[in-house]
Amino acid sequence: MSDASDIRPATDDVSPDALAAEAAEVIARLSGIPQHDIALTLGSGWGKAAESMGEVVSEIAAEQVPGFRSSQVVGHGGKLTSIRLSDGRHALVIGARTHFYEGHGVRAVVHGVRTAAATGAKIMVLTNGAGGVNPAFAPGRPVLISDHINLTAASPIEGANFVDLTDLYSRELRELARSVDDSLHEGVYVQFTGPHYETPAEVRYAGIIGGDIVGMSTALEAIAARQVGMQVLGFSLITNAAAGISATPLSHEEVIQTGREAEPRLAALLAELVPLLP
Ligand code: 8IG
Repeated sequence: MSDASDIRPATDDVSPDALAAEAAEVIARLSGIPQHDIALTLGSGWGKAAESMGEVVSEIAAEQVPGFRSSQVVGHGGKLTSIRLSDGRHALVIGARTHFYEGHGVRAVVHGVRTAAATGAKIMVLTNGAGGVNPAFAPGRPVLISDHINLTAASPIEGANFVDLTDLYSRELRELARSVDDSLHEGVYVQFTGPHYETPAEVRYAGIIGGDIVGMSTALEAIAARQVGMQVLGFSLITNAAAGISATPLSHEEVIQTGREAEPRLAALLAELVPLLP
């Protein structure tokens, strides 16, 4: 399972919390920032937002941090960035997301979130690119995640630990986001495993069970963030109409292109919002 580029892959031989603590120590040492206050995972289209939020004080290659691996997906970054906000607080931007479909297990998927918590962050901002099921959600628009449906048949929580997921995506933080942009819609995110996109029938199903957005990340990460007591704020950039919602087939190039075009707007949104986070 491990490969040469990994210092320490997130696997069974070390506890998830111990590995996260080890990663946080390395981040503190390499960045010179002993504690971070807020953490963000930036998905497709959200990458530009990092520089807009404040002053970049450190960039660390993901491979240098225990448990992280560089992403193999085009359009996904591979570094951890420390940003100083104007009020002196620090945000940690995790540009190295491991997806469930990569096959490294759920521990690897949520290692970034656990590491963020171990660095001291109390708020986890999770962003992604996703498909729109709700026809009101046009490609190119960011949507606030109000709740999720986890269709991965997996959980990041191990053992008999019955974590409450009521109000998982903080109502307070969503209201704050809407105070910055009152045009933001809210929707229920449905996580499929991928890496294939859905069939049109699966997209209809996602809508019938209450979903507005389909994606391949975020739900498992949000659960892990809640387990460690972080507040969660989730955003999806709608990069494409989900399969069958529009007449044209999906392509990864379309997703990347829409993400690129939306970048300035998303960067402006996070630049305004993140300094307001409690
Ligand atoms: I970007 O249409 C992006 N990610 N499951 N479906 C799923 N994930 C996605 C999609 C999509 N678009």
